[in-house]
Amino acid sequence: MSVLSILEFPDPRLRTRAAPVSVFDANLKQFVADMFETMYAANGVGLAATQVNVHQRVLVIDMSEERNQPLVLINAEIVAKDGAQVYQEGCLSFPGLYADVTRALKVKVKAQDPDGKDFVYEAEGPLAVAVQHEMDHLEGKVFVDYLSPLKRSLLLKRLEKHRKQAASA
Ligand code: GNR
Ligand code: NI
Repeated sequence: MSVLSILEFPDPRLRTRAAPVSVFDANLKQFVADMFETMYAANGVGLAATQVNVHQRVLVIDMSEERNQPLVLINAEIVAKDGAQVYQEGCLSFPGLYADVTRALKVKVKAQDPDGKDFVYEAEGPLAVAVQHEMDHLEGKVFVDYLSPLKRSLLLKRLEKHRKQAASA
């Protein structure tokens, strides 16, 4: 297993659209294990393959306090969504940055597991936020894309400041 390095904004590779997974082999299972190791090491609740510069439709999530409820969605597609919620989001590709984003309250996704088996997964609340946030990464989309230009530029300036402080510490 290995901890992979996470791309940070404004890395243009974060804008890549991921391709569907077509080969469900031991390499894929190894990659999923590495994604979990990377996500847990970074104290994240989710991670999309895009963030580790692998442009295939793989995402992992674990919203549990105990870090023992791993969820893997491969080739996930939203088949239904309902309602709306505002949630303060963060992203491992934007260290130290948080902003309110409005998304669907509930999502129903069709996905495959690491063996290529189809399943349907329904999520609500914070878990539904994570599913939508990770699916966006696979489309090259990031949470600040939802903010108004004014709010986005304010936050990105703050991110720069945070980076400079981290670099001089
Ligand atoms: O660790 C993460 N926390 C988080 C908090 C609120 C909404 C979404 C997230 S996902 C994020 C990890 C990440 O960047 N995944 O792409
Ligand atoms: Ni993210």
